[in-house]
Amino acid sequence: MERLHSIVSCFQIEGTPSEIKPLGSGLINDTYIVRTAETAAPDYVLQRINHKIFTDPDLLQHNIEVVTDHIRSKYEASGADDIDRRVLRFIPTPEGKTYTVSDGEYWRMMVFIPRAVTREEVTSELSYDAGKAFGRFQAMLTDVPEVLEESIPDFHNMEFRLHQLDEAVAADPAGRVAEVKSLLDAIGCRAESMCRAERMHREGKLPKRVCHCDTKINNMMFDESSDRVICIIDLDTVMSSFIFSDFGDFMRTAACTAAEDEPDTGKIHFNMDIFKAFTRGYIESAGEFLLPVEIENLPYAAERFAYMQAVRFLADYINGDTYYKIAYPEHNLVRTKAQMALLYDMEAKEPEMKAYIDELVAARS
Ligand code: GN1
Ligand code: MG
Repeated sequence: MERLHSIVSCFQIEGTPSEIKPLGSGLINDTYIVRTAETAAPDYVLQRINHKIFTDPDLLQHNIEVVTDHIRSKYEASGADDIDRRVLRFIPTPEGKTYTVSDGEYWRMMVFIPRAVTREEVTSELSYDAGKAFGRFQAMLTDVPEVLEESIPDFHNMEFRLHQLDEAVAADPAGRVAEVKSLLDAIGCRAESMCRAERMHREGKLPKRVCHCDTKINNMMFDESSDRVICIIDLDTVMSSFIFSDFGDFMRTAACTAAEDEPDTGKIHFNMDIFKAFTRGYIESAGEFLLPVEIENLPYAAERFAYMQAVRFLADYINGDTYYKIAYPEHNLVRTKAQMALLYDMEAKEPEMKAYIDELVAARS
């Protein structure tokens, strides 16, 4: 605790820290709440950045600063109240940085958002709100005055993920390739179609925009009393990407009827109610800036992320489980099969997804 207090003292906070306790259940960063003695001073969140995954904390914090400053200035211009509950505020050090290095570890602090809660379960109502909130987040960032670099290079680059899988197969370090032949075939025959975003981008038809790139339901704070989304959090992966990243990863995680490692694939379905609610909210707030090619490809965005995750899990399985934490030896294989099952159901429901999107678009014009 003494160590944590000394790290806190590197930041220019208001008030006197009275208590520091672990907060939340994040798997990547270590997070603490820092209570202050004075009622007038805010409480804070202290976080150790996992710099094994985020190898360039300077770039990471730069992206976060650009995004939060931009959103804050929009709220200020619109006269919004309670801005520190709507957008994260990072605390500077005396040198003007939003992180500090101590014993080779990277730390940052932000204002704790009071009277807000996170959710783990998704309902249609929450899904509509989430769609609106992520669409609004992207909309506010369409005019960020610089191109954000990728805090994890090639994070959502499908060609790169397939290349990693090819390399794993060629090396076969754990001798697992033979047993996954049919999965590799199912992945291989979809590869070209799944890389269409990268192709369209090269042809100048599809832009990259500032995206969140980790659109899980638990990366939003809900106001305690209204139960509405108040703030988007966990900005570690904000970077330039196709809007498909934000749409697709929410569909993959929230519109699936089972956990991402469900062993019984019979339980895995794509939940159309969650899809519809999110899409309705998303188009309401992002419809103004989205290009037709982005809207038309939303069903592809959903499929792309189930598929990309299958590719990543399978590559990790073949590599002998070096990236994702596993609870048992076949875990990454089970995860791969679960993602493929979700993909197959999405493919079956693609006409229904398209029809619904057409309806929404027609209603707007
Ligand atoms: C990782 O650790 P978590 O769940 O926030 C991964 C995501 C994957 C996800 C799959 C930095 O996120 O891209 O979609 O696992 N994050 C990173 O469960 O690789
Ligand atoms: Mg998270």
